[in-house]
Parts: sequence; C-alpha cells; structure tokens
Amino acid sequence: MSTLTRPVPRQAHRVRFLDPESGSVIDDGLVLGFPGPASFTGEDVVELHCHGGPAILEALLAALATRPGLRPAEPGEFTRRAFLAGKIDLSQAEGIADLIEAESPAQLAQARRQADGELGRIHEAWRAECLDLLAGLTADIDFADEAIDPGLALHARDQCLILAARLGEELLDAGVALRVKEGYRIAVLGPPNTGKSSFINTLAKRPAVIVSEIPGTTRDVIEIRMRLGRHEVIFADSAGLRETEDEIEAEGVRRARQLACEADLRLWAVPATEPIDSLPEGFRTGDICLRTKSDLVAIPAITERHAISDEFRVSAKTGAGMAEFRMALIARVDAALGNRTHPALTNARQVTAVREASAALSRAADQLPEHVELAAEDLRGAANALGRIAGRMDVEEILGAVFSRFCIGK
Ligand SMILES: Nc1nc2c(ncn2[C@@H]2O[C@H](COP(=O)(O)OP(=O)(O)OP(=O)(O)O)[C@@H](O)[C@H]2O)c(=O)[nH]1
Ligand SMILES: [Mg+2]
Repeated sequence: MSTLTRPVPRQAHRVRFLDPESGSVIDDGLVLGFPGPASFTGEDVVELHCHGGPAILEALLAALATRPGLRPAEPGEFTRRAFLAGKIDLSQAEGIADLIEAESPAQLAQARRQADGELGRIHEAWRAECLDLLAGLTADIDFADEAIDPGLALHARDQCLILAARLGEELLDAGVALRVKEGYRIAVLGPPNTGKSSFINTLAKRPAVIVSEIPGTTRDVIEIRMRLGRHEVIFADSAGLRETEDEIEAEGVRRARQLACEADLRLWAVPATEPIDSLPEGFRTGDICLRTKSDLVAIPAITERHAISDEFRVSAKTGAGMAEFRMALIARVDAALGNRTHPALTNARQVTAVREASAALSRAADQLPEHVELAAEDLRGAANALGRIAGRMDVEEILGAVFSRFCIGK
C-alpha cells in the first residue's frame, strides 16, 4: 500500500491512519491539504478527518504527538493565525467565536454576518470617510499661509455630524443585538406561592426548580435558558416578593427586585383565584400578567383591569393555557428582537470603540469651522477607534491618506 506524501490541493484522499510504532490501523479516514497562502490561516494546512470516537481521537493524537514539531493547537489558534496573516479582521474573528457558540437560529444568523465580514466592511467605509475628512482638513492646515477655506470646514462639520448620527443609531441597535446574542431576559415575579416556579418548570418541560406548598421556597435567582421560536431566552425564577424577617429570604427578595429592574420583560404571577385590585409594585407598561393556577377556578375571576393589557390564564398543573401563552411570548420576543438583516455590534469591545468614535466626531463637529487643528485631532481619534473594531492600528494608513493629497513634491 502506498504512502500519501503530498496531497493534491483541496482534494480529499481516502487513507488509513497507522500507528507509527506498531503499524496497526487507527482509523479509516480522509486527508485534505490546503497550501498557503490561499488557506484559512495563510499557511500550509493539512486536515485529517477521522471517526469521532474518543479512543480513535486519543490514538490519533498520540501518534501525531510522536512527530517532531507537532503539538495540539491552543484555543482559537487557527483563527488567531488567520487574523495575524491578515486573512480576517478582528470582528470576523469574534464572529467565528459567536458562530461556534450560537444556540438559536437568530444567534447563528447574526454571527454569520459578522464572520462574513459585513460589520468590518461598514466600519472600514466609515473609517475611510474620517480619513478623507482628516486629509482635507490637514491639507488645509498645512497651507494655512492662505486663509482656511470656510466652505471646506463647514462641509467637514456636516459630515462629522452625519457620521456621528449613524454611529449613534448603531449604538442603539447594539442593545438589541446583544440581547439576541446573550439571550432575552424574562423575570418571573410575584408574591410567594403563586406558582412561579411551577410555571417555569412546565414551560421548560422539566423540573428545573424546586416547587413546594411552603411559601418562600425559591430564594435565589435561578436562570433557565430555553429556545423560544428563533431566539434564546433566559427565564429567571425568583423569591416570592414579601416583607420578611428571615434574613436569607429578605436577600432573595432584594435580588428579585433588582432582577425586575434589569429584565427585558417581566411576568407577574397572580393566582386566578384572586382578584387584581392593584398593579404589582414595579409593573411597567408592556409587562405580562400571569393568572396562575387557572385550574382552581371554573370561571375567570372578575378582575379590575388597570393597565394590564396582556393577561394570560395558565395552569402549571393541567397545562391549560400554556401553548397559547408560549405562542404569544414568541411573538413578543420576535417583535422585541426583530428579524434582523443587517450586521450589528455584538460585544462590549465593539460598542466601546464605536462610542469613542461617535464622541470624537461630535467633538470634531463642535470645533468646526473655527478650530481646524483640534477637529483634525478628534477625527484622527475617531478613525483610530473605528479601526480598532477590525483590529487595525495603522498610523501608516492615516499618513498615506494625508500625504496622497499632496500633489506638489513637498
Ligand atoms: N392547582 C394548582 N396548583 C399549583 C399550580 N402551580 C403551582 N401550584 C402549587 O402551588 C404551590 C406553590 O408553587 P410554587 O411553584 O413553588 O410557587 P412559587 O411562586 O414559586 O413560590 P415561592 O418560591 O415560595 O415564591 C405548590 O404546592 C404547587 O404545587 C397550578 O397551576 N395549579
Ligand atoms: Mg418558587
């Protein structure tokens, strides 16, 4: 049997992996070669495809470890090498990490756009606009023996404002994109023993949290992740809200109140057996009222409605109303997170860079048309901040853009 020495580029070769010492067959598999610089990392790459069993992997890795210079890759090492070789930008690398972690279709679509470089391309274009404006202003400063052209400075000011506004929109949008990525947070709140934990278990279709007839069962905030339609949702169960002398329970109630403030949506549990005579403390417009334990009342209790537009009768015991509630909730989450088709900022690093760029552009606009030098400095800051999104810190480029405007051999 012949030995494969040089795989044909990008072609699968059927092979047998042999133990170099004993010569015994480890597995039957495929080998693919990707010569640089067209490979993912830019380097020569060989992929070994084998069956996924742990014993096979262990034997294959042990055999590879006997070869000089071979070692297992560090986490993210291939993506890192691709970035360092200039094959992908930093936001694409982050997109690849998000792709691997994506749990929901919406997370996958969002990560895909970022990994494909859409986000990077948008910021690159905005950065180029900053550099263009900077180049125009800098040329103006350098020829300042003549008076500075006020038309040019005013145009630059308008452009700075337009760009700052676009970045501002992107920052607003980032909140939604982060929710898509991290999960939409829904808090289940209400007095003790109203069936909050039972409701979450029924929705999750598993006994995720402890349920008992003793009021004050749940004390910690417990997060349960679930898929709802296209999105990942985090339900948070919490301690029943009441005044209590018990120190531990009181801490649970404090945490539950905090949760209420931070969640994207609040579900307030009120047993269907009780009339609602006032809105729960902390109830916000858009919150949902869950009339729990609906199996205990044959006819809906007469409720004074207040501002509660969304009210659902559910029974964790019989499952009644749960399917309708789930459908309504999917629609709610879809409406809140949208069906996004454009790339968005998806992590704190990107948000910080855009916030910085936006602030610098606003400052630049404030300086114009009078203080061209100061505005130029802020434009440089904005371009640098935008460049950081792609992982670029290139002074040469800025200089290049500036000096390309000098057409006289100065
Ligand atoms: N009949 C009926 N009983 C229910 C229903 N949901 C919960 N219960 C009962 O109500 C009691 C309290 O349920 P839990 O889910 O622990 O209530 P909780 O709101 O989480 O209570 P705390 O954690 O103490 O705040 C238990 O005995 C449940 O079996 C329901 O839909 N119908
Ligand atoms: Mg509970």
